[in-house]
Amino acid sequence: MHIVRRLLLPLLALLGILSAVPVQAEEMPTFTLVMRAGRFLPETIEVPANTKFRLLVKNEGPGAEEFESVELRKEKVLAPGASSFLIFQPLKPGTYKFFGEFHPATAQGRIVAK
Ligand SMILES: [Cu+2]
Repeated sequence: MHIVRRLLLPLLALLGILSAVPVQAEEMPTFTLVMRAGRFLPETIEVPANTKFRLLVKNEGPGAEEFESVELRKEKVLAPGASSFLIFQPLKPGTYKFFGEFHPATAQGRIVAK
């Protein structure tokens, strides 16, 4: 359902990496999200509001999984055993849902910005 965005995302991701300054990356708060057996661990991630942050995503499998947030306009497909990261621009206080597109019935989570 996101073929067009899937084609654009690698380019956008590349631009994001190239424009990231290492010093900023070091200072950026980082949170880890594990995908395992069709679920997210943890299902709720609390982040500081109004602060750019990084989300490390690890797929422990089995099978592929896709982190997706419609509200946050983020998605990342990961093969089993793969890990990657997403950079989030500062969020206003609130709750932002995400889901695993390959297991939408069970893989549900939220980022809570406070
Ligand atoms: Cu998708």
